[in-house]
Amino acid sequence: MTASNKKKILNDPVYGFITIPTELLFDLVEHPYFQRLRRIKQLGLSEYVYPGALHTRFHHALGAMHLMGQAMSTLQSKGHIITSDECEAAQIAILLHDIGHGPFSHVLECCLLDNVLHEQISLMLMHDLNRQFSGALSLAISMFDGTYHRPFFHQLVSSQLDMDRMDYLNRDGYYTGVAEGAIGAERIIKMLDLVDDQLVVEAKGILSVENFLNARRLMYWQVYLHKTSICCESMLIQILRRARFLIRQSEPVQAGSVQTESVYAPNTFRLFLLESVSLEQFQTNRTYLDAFTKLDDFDVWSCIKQWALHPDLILSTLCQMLLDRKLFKIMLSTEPFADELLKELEEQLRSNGLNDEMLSYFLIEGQATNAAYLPSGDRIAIKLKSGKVIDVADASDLSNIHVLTNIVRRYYVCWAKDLTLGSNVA
Ligand code: DTP
Repeated sequence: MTASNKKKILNDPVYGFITIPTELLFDLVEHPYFQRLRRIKQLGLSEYVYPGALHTRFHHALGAMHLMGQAMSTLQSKGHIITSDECEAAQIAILLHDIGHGPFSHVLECCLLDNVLHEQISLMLMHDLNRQFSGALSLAISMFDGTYHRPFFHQLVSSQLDMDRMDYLNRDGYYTGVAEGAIGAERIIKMLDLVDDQLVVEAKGILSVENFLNARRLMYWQVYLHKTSICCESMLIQILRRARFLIRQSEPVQAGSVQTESVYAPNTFRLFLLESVSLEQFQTNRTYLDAFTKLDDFDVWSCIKQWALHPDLILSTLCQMLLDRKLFKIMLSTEPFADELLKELEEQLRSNGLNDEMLSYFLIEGQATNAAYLPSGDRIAIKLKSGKVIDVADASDLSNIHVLTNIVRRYYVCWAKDLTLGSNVA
């Protein structure tokens, strides 16, 4: 492709048009590591609650790159010197920030990997791309990992008011149809400024920042941690737990292990089911990173369809239930559930014929937490007219600002209320 063909304008339902401004950015978008994001949904199984939520990490990464371009222009227009290399690097850093997400984004991070965060995989993949592009990503990597000497670049990529959050709130609000997600990102970006190369928001932008924090709180409880989504995610996690158990038993890894019917999974996925892969394994054995870059939601769905026919009743029942959206019942509470209630649910399931092993898959307890703004973390700084810079929590006269800084915890229990085991198997 000639250089002139590498400047692309894409249609985007949220922002209208998105320009891919440089050849390098274009080549990164074209790269198979980035194209894989087309096959990873942004909101995992939230589409079971909000049918429009079919957008992917690909859409989000492009949107965040677009907002980063706007942030660069705003800061330059206020007299801050930002070179074209820095602009490009900042856009690369945000374009690639989620490249390390695996299938179903957050849902599987917890059960396929051993304490490895997607940010750590993103960094490994950026280093890999840097080798492939002869060092052209070095500046972007230093912005992403926070080692670049101008801190505001890292703050725009990863902080409590970054281009990631600005795009995903807008975008998730748009695709779910939950109007409260719309945060007026363009206005907030216009209010951005720098003091000593640290990101600040001008005082007249404070209402927009409050609106942003409120929107984030609302989107968490109304979308990301919606009770039905929690239920779907728990079911998916139980499916993987069971598949992993069966695969480990059927593989001749341990002498004397019980042999069971083999469980289908492509080799790239099987690797992650056989063991919880650690950061050290990723760093020392290239096989894991290579396999990870081939893995997406489609692999997991095709396995679920196959596993719905597996002779193991626990696996097949869970898979068929998820495929048909026959979901567990769920209860939420601000307090831990009483033992008596859990015993009652257990008895209910036992009377439907479930034994101890089955109970551990069909009766699940857990908790979800969120805080819209954590003053203990990196702060959102407001620049007052006097030039003084203070935390948004101190600048706001919003009476409910403390609500936004609280860590809210919800306990949940979900269970297969009307399950008759085997009824799904022909
Ligand atoms: P943050 O910056 O908010 O801490 P992050 O993990 O760094 O988040 P990501 O872009 O990786 O940023 O994740 C946020 C996106 O994932 C956003 O679109 C909301 C979505 N999301 C988060 N948790 C869930 C969930 N449990 N189910 C569905 N979607 C989720």
